[in-house]
Amino acid sequence: MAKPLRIGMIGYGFMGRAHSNGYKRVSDFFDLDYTPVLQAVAARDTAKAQVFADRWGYKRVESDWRKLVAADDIDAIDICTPNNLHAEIAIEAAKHGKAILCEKPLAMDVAEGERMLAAIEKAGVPNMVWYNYRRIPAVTFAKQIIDSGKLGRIFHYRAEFLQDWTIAADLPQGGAALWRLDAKAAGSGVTGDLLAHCIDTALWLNGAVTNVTAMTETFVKERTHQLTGKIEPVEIDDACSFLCHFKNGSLGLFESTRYARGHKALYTFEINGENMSLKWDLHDLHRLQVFDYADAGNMRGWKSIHVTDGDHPYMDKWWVPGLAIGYEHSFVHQVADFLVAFAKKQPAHPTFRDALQTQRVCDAVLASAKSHQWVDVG
Ligand code: NAI
Ligand code: SOE
Repeated sequence: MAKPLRIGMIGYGFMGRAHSNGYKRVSDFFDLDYTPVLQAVAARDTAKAQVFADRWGYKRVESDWRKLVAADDIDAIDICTPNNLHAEIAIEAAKHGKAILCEKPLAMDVAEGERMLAAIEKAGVPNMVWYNYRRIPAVTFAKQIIDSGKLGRIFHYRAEFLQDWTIAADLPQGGAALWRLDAKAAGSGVTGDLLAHCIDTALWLNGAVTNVTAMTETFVKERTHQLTGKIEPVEIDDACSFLCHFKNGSLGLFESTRYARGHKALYTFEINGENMSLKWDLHDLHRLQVFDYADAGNMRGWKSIHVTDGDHPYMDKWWVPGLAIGYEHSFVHQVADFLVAFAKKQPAHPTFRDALQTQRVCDAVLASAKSHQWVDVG
């Protein structure tokens, strides 16, 4: 009989739903020693939180996250709030000895992330950051192929994350979902919101980044703030591109924008090795493109592997070969991996420490865009 892990959820927006779905489904598909229990949700608007709690099956509602992190009936705190609240909540939850699952990016900046890391490591609490794209089977499969050494020496890594939803100049900043345009709530723009995903995957697949040179642009300079009603300067980066060196000697090229008309969430990466290249695209997430130079010369070409077979990562837990899963399953997988690590008292990656390294790259990117210089990543 699996033991309960009682979840205290903070925030009931997009990620509040995605994670709740992960918690609810995981034990139906994975054999685990712990099973999540949707214990309580905290949000400032208790009426809305109650609607959320009723829909997803949370037992109770708290009006203040501080009460939730202190509550005796909670084992793990899940931080699904805008970025400016991650640190305060995580540090407080650590003091109360709770396991912490925090949304990305870890923090508003490196200094804040370091305080978070110190707090959770001092408390010795299990921790994880929701860089969920790692858990898409085709991406995990890419990791397995890279780790096998089949690619040989790596020359290039490139990634992009393109969206188009902030092009309208009359789109406000601040408040629900649009907090992403308000630097006070988000910390940065596409760098922390989108490139952070690309960087997390890149560090995982290709190792450390040593230095970066970047450029950013803010195309719409002023927007009405939803909460104040005033026109305020836009202080986030609308677009960001950067070049980098990886420790393994390869070159990196990254691009992200919310102004690529026609693209909703085009996250792609490609890695080119001496013997093999791999390519992945979120819009076709169950496929991994592979070019293998070891194939006979007249048979060489890109092949598209449908990563849905029983011997592909996670896929033995789902349907029969050939039947695809989707975006939401990455969260189910991340919950499963967290619970396995929790039971074994092992780190669940990406940990706060891993995510701080992503934060260091983000900060270096923003510093480079400002100074127009190459910046070393600490
Ligand atoms: P959202 O705007 O949909 O939801 C934010 C929630 O936080 C709302 O329920 C809001 O009421 C709540 N909130 C705000 N201030 C609060 C306070 N003081 N106390 C309690 N609750 C408060 O935002 P979304 O999209 O869910 O983003 C949340 C976090 O998840 C962000 O850090 C974001 O970067 C991250 N995210 C990660 C994704 C991924 O792919 N892993 C996808 C989308 C978001
Ligand atoms: C922004 O639109 C967003 O929801 C990000 O906040 C997420 O992290 C990304 O996964 C999808 O896009």
